[in-house]
Amino acid sequence: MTTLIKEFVKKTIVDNKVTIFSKSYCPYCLGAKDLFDDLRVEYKALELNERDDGPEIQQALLDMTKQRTVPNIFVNQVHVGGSDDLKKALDSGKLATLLKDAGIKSHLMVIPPIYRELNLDDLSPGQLFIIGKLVSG
Ligand SMILES: N[C@@H](CCC(=O)N[C@@H](CS)C(=O)NCC(=O)O)C(=O)O
Repeated sequence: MTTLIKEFVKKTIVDNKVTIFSKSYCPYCLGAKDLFDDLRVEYKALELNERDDGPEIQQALLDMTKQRTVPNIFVNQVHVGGSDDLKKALDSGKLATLLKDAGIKSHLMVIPPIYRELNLDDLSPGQLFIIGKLVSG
């Protein structure tokens, strides 16, 4: 039974470029789904609280990822982690790279490391344009 559940979890992760193991009432899960919606990235969300096998899936995820909580997020079969990890991956550029490697077109640009320290609020529109040219070029 546990093996079957683990196989199901693995297949779901392989079949979907972005998988979010979620609970429909969980604010952190809503935040994660909102982020991917904002990025125009499609994802498969499994709402564990709405499934009979939800507790078993959560146990399988704990065994596989050492993470008990939801959201439990995978991008391109890479375990990103939970909501805090997703935010860190967004800030560090790791999420952009994972999405790019997966061939997913998103509204997220891979910012070259030298620009990551810049505070975009301090820049003028002209400077933003220059960054945009470099990133897309
Ligand atoms: N710091 C965690 C917060 C996640 C969290 O606390 N999720 C709650 C649901 S809102 C959870 O999974 N609780 C245990 C459970 O539902 O079994 C993260 O970054 O993802």
